[in-house]
Amino acid sequence: MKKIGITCYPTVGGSGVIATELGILLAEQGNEIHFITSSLPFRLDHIHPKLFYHEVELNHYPVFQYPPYDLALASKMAEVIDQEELDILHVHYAMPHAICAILAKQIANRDVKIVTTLHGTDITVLGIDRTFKKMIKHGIEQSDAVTAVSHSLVKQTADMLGINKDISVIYNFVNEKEYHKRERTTVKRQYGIKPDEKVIIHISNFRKVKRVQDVIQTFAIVTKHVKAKLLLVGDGPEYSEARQLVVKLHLDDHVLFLGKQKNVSELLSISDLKLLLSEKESFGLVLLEAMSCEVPGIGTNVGGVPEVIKHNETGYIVELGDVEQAASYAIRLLQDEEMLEKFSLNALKRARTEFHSDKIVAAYTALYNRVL
Ligand code: GMT
Repeated sequence: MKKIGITCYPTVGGSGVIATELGILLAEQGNEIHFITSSLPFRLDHIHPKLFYHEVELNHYPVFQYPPYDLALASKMAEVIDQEELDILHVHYAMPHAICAILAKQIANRDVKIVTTLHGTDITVLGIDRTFKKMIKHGIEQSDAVTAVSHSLVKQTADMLGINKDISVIYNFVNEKEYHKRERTTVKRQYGIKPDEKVIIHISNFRKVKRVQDVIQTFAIVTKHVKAKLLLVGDGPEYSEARQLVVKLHLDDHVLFLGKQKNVSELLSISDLKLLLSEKESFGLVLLEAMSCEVPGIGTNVGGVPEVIKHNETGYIVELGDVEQAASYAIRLLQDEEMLEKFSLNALKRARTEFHSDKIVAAYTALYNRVL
């Protein structure tokens, strides 16, 4: 039994989900898990005697122009390391969380081990602001162990930072109890989708990198050949642009903007195909969530996406921006029931083998044992 502190951005998409689900599974295996975050992680919605939550409180002192979140976090980490006698501090993101963990370790009285998981966003930040390069590098080099969610991210990190640090690839996973296909004919009807219409789904935070416009353009071609509806799930900076494009392309009756949704597995259960046409994606957790609900995906040849989708088996890979190719694959799949069923089952099988939570949690546990 280990005592593990976990820090993530509790409200940020995939990385927050992975950190929380991992903590829950580790607690179920008998470890004591202490979340140290600015708010309750959004998936931490049930009680368990081995799960604890320590809130990083931010006081707004008039002398500080900006509230010192990073310092408040480091201070809280140091407090929890000592009080709870943590063995490991597992942080998600090198910046700022690994940096905070390093500082906390220096302040605390215990020799806690720091494990850092990279989700890709640090590297994206670097592409925009090089001033953080040395700090991110420091965070990675000073961690006792570093993991990344895809081989592509390991390579990208090494290329951009020029480091030799050994980074282990531990893929993402989903909670299989939550992500599985259910019979949801009523849900389909409630959304006004006819039984003979296919459902294409896109889920994201509508950031520019997600290229929601490409999803809509792809759908515009598909809908000329296949009776279908497009579900757009999520919200973010590109939301109104996306709405305008739908109106411009006269797709209003075929595209449903659902905003942020909690029970995504219910929506995946009525979906036939998932589109993720991002320009940056270190893994693409939403693709795995879809696969786990028997939904094949079409994704771009960027980052870790080709490590998740097996081309021509669990979906298709297209070049960035190639909406014609994406549409052609979608039409081929949606018009061939037999092939669609085969791809759906392949997707499920891959989700339950390569990315099974048992396998991933075992990999993290082995890594913890190695550093201790
Ligand atoms: O993609 C985002 O905007 C959110 C970000 C996050 O921190 O959750 O996602 C990153 O981590 C996910 C979990 O490992 C990955 O599935 C996403 O691919 C990755 N996003 C990018 O690399 C852009």
